Amino acid sequence: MLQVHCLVLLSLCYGALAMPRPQNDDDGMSPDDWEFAKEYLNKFYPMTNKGRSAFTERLEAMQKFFRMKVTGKLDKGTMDMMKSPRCGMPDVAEFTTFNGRPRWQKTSITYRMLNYTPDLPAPVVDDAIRRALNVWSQVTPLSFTKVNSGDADILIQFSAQSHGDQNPFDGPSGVLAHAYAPGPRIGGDAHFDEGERWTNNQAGFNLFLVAAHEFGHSLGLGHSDDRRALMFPTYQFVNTNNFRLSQDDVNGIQSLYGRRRQ
Ligand code: TQI
Ligand code: ZN
Repeated sequence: MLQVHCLVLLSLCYGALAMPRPQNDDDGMSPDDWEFAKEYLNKFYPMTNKGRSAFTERLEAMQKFFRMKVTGKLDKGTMDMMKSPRCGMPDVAEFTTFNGRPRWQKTSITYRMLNYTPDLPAPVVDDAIRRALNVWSQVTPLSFTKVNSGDADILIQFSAQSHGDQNPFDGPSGVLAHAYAPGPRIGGDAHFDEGERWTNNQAGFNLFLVAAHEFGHSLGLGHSDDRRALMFPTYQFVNTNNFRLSQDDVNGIQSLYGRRRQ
């Protein structure tokens, strides 16, 4: 009988130890603190890309948002920030624009292909570029017209390494492309690194996706910290067939140009 009790006791202890409990030892947070932190993050950091993201990830997002040291730990500083009075709206990640909010002061924008990548047939490149611009014209009053000679607002080129601006390319991977904010001369121009393998699918880098991102810059958007946004600064292949901008991208571009008249 004694032996049975011991076993029960042991397994109880074991059960308690094996519980996936949060690290209560961080700066001596109480169970109430943990409960408070969980509710705080649920309320203000919904971050639903693939469902609810883990506690630590959202804690890190919160620390980043408040420009605190990103530790992923519920330390005293983080807890104090959570307990300070605040507005009830979630801390949503957002688009950015460039300093001075440069934008095109007209709705009819021209573009011109200065050259083509040998990676894809020219008509495929033309189509990817047209669809990438269309992403933005669908939600704004902007329209894009291709010209084949002379000047254009958005000059498009493929180049390797040094190509006449202050930003040489770097061969495979690394920087893929860059684009300049709206303005005269080089303003709005988009350059693609010929060191990359440009594709029309999920291999290499998808020209349509990268171009759509670059044209966001050409039109005046900086990067977004919304992971769902096209303007989020990491490349992620997504299905390009029925591509849709995130609400954040739409908010960003419409903050500059307004909505499309239906
Ligand atoms: N090229 C950078 C980019 O376009 C150049 C850049 C960095 C930049 N910071 C900027 C341009 C701020 C304008 C404003 O983001 S990149 C991606 C993404 C790049 C990255 O080669 O790093 C894409 C180009 F988002 F996937 F990471 C295209 Cl889609
Ligand atoms: Zn970018």
